[in-house]
Amino acid sequence: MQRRKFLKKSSLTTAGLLSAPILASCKTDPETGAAPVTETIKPVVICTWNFSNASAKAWEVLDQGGNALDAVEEGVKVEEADVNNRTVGVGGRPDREGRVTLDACIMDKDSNCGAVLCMENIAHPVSVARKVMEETPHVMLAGLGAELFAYQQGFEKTNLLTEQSLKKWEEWKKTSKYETIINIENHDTIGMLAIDKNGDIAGACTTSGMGYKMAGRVGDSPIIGAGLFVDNEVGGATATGVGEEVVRTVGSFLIVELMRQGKSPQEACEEGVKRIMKKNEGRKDFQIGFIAVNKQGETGGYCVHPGFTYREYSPNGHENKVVNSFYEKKQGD
Ligand code: SD4
Repeated sequence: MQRRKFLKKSSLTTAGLLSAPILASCKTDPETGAAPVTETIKPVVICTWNFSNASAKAWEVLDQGGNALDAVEEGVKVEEADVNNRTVGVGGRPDREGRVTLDACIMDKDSNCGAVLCMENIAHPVSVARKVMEETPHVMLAGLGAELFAYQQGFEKTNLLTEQSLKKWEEWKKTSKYETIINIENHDTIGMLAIDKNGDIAGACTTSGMGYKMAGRVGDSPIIGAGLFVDNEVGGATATGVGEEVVRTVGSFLIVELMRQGKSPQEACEEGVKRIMKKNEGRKDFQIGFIAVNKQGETGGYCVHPGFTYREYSPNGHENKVVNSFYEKKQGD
């Protein structure tokens, strides 16, 4: 039903972009060792959690023939602008000093990338990250430097701390207890990956980080290779959850490399989580969720605890995918 509705709504027939899965070469790349490409589904967009508005926006860009880079930027901007999302952009939870500091990165098909870390007062860190990528010789700008660069690029100063976030922070200050509550937790980062009609892949990741984090703390989300990685020959991966654990295994890079070695996105995400859990034997107090897409448009996801989902749009429809987890398998498996 949902699928039928989707097919009707999208401009499949008019644009002619989303026709049948497209056949490509069947050989392993002799230079890169990339897995054989048999069939390509495109366009495709996936994002962490059930961010339906963000993924719908990205899909709209792709459906109109736009490229993957524009799609992921436009897509995640929807969440950055949503004041009710208390983990991304405006309305994000502050650090323990009451400052909202944002992290974001973006990566394109040519392995160009840009990131901003711990940046205040700017509503769309992903767009600043893109400017870092396109307008500077650098990959990362942090703190005040990132903010000043944003102003030079024409971004406006914006108060990121909403009344609601301020009130919650004031309540939190009474106990100042820092703890992660699995899946409700202080995080809901959006990481997004897209393949456009040309088969090119791009990704973006944006967050306000862990709520009530130490001032200056940066997680995995703006770190290329950790919170996000794209290799246009192979695929892309992105992460959500406790960033420290993702950084320690360079999670997204690892997943892309596992796909290069022939693992499916699903297998690669599972292996990524298992590597983390091997270093954290018996620990149950944190969540990590990975999602990945390969060059063929296949997708996968895996997490530590049940409850993590990802949203997918493809010519087959759109769906919120509940993924298997390390501590408990999905029902029916
Ligand atoms: C971080 N990975 O700052 C981010 C937080 C997150 O969902 O994913 N929230 O560690």
